[in-house]
Amino acid sequence: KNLLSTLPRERWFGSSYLYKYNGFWLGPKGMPGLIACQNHFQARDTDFLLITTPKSGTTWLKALMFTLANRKIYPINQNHPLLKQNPHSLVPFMEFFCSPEKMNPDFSCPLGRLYSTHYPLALLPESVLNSGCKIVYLCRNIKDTFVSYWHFSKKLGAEASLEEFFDMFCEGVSLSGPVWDHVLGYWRESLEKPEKVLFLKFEALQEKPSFHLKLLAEFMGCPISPEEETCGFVDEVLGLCSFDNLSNLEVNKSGTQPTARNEMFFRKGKVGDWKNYLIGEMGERIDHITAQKFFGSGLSL
Ligand code: PAP
Repeated sequence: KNLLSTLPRERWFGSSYLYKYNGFWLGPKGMPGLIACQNHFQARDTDFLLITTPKSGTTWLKALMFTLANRKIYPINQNHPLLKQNPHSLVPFMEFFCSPEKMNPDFSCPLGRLYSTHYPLALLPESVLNSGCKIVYLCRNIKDTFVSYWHFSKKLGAEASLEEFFDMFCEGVSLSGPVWDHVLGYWRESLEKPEKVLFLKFEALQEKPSFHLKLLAEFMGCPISPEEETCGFVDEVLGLCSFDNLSNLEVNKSGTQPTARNEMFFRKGKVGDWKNYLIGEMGERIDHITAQKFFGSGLSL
């Protein structure tokens, strides 16, 4: 509380603020979790951490990683946990499970612990970087990320207009933003340490889902065997975790998470929806910032 009162803040929605800490904007629930994580959280060599920019497909990747990692104990059938629980319940955010009372909870799966965060690289607990913990990073076209973030924030109660929200986003004021700095941090880390950080894009996952599922399984140390491929395992996983399947499940229409109702994590799941919302020069403005920020990095989104 003392720290929060000293930080720059901007209104996000309702009575909620985003707070600027070490160059990044964090939500009201993320801040206390961050301090707890940085001070106490101990990553393990066998951990898998999914890190994403908000609204880049976290829910989807949680479903895919959970299904891959647990396939020995949870074969794909009518009893699969994803049919009864939202992916966010199965792969929780470290910013919410970390508290001074409970620092190393057990989210074990046969491969190790599986959890996630929206924290930027610069704010990760040291043990994540110093241990053998593996990171899967996901980001998305910045314009689609903005549009998804805008809808999500509206559902949470944001009162600002699209234009106001857009200006803030472009100035870097968004959950875990500036989004460009978030992406660049992990992009560079993935180039330096490809065995530690797998860098994925939402669009590439949509375009070549089988290829990326196999890549993910290999990175996680649980490659898909030729027998599994022959038996149609790849299509089964992609079908189970698809937008259509997950969004139509009762649990995802009615349940809730610490941050939002489950149904709020499913909107359209499409590439290029920004064209329906960003009018005039808005798209160009984001492209311009992206080109400037990513210049010389070899990264495009
Ligand atoms: P979070 O950052 O709050 O966890 P996150 O899951 O990253 O949310 O983003 C939600 C986006 O992923 C939504 O995109 P949209 O607003 O453009 O539609 C959501 O529809 C999309 N999404 C959720 N589940 C899936 C899925 N199984 N396949 C593809 N896209 C999905």
